[in-house]
Amino acid sequence: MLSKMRLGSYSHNLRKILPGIESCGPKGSRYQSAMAAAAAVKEPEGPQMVTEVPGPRSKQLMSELDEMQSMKTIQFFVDYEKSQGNYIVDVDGNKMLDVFTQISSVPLGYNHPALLEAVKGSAMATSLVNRPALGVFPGANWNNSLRDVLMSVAPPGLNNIITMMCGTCSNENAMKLMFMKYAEHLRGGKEFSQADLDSAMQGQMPGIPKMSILSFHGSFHGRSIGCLSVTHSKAIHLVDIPNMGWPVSDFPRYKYPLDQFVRENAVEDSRCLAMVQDKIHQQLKDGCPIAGIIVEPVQAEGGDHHGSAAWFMGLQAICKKHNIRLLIDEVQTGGGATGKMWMHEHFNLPEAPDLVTFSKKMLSGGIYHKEDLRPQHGARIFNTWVGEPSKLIILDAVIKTIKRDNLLAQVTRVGASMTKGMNELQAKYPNIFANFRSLGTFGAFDCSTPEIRDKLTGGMRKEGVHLGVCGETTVRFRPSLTFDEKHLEILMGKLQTVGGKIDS
Ligand code: PSZ
Repeated sequence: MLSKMRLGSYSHNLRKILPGIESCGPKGSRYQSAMAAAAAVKEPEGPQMVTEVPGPRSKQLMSELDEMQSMKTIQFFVDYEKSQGNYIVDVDGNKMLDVFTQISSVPLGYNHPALLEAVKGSAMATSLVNRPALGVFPGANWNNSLRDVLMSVAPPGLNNIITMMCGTCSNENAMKLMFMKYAEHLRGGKEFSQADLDSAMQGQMPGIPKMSILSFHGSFHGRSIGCLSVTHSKAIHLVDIPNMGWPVSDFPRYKYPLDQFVRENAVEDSRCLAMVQDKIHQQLKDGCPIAGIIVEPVQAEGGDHHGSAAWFMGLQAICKKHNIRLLIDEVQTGGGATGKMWMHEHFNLPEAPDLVTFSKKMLSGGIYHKEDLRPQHGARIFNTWVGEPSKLIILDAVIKTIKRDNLLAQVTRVGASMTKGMNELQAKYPNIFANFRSLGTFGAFDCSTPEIRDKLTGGMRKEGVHLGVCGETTVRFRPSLTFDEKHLEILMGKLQTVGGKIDS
């Protein structure tokens, strides 16, 4: 059992290793502006648990829902009026520190005052009750909204955008753009012929050419039938659904800590890059060339596997050499949690990736892309709504708050403290905490077995900390951008308590 003394000394140690903590509060400190903004968010002091989770009210709602819908994944029902800031409050009144944030999709926490303010007034009401089919009848302010909101945070070098509803449909359509571009190349840049159009209607070549998208073992890009052909994280996602059978290559698997395995990890990058080259040659030989590569900056659902800057630079160089488009799926990594708006900005690529997809913290989906991928004909990338203007009203306030409160700098600062805290825990309890990797507050560690992982997250839930998992043995941190030192102290203290108990 973990004694009070050990906990106390941990808290003391944490103050030593998290130098920001004490200077957080006092007036005049360098964190004052962030604190002033945070003060407006009425958060609980800390977690407060009154029942087990799911509690009786959640269980009752789960059984009522079950009469209409089989949704076996529900963890608990939420009181979204009472949830505040970094605390999610369930229908039984349990207040939990939320380090999972709706599968990494809440940018500023719950009921952020700036967002509540943004939805007051007639613009939101008009937007909500008059939903446009944006591809044919956009509203008068749509261009301004795109320019001032989504384009204001576009990845450097990408000046075209297509809005969508979710991450999956963004990836579906981004893959179509890559196919359309490669088909244009196969036709020598010419317009479709009548034979192309006629054969397309018959489902035959040349109108339906043989082409593929390369993806990676461990990837997750969505659950539509197309996206499942590039998704390889869990059998339960794939079983029973016909698949395109496209090529799949290895994504690097590093040894940690990175600074102790520099040589081995560089060899791993080279091995995986060589495999990509091989797949490209093999597909050409087999008459089903690769039109594009889809890749996550971190394979999130698959277990938070990071790729190095050298790996991504190598991948881009291979793509350029073979006239293959590079699509970086930033659905989970985008929106600021890595300390930059887009995680691939950390890789210092010589030029922008060809396409970047987003959703989650960006509140609705879309594709940023290069000029040369613009569809040459109407109605090729299209659906009824093609996006959701009301979400941009909220996203506008999110982006303004990120800037006003310097949240990317905060994420970087808190992320550095998180690394220090996790290094301490790893040194103390190596069976419970290993292989910590992160950028900003987007972090993860592995437990030695799935059972230990589940004990740890179960124990954390009882202590009022809501965590997410991925892969087989991985726990991931996905806090909102407003997660600061006081939240980190609670997270680290509880990990110490629960991890220490499991270890003893
Ligand atoms: O189980 C699921 O369906 C989950 S759990 C987490 C996700 C999906 N993440 C969504 C996701 C993603 O992480 C990446 C890297 N790409 C695409 C998607 C799909 O986005 P949505 O769910 O918005 O369609």
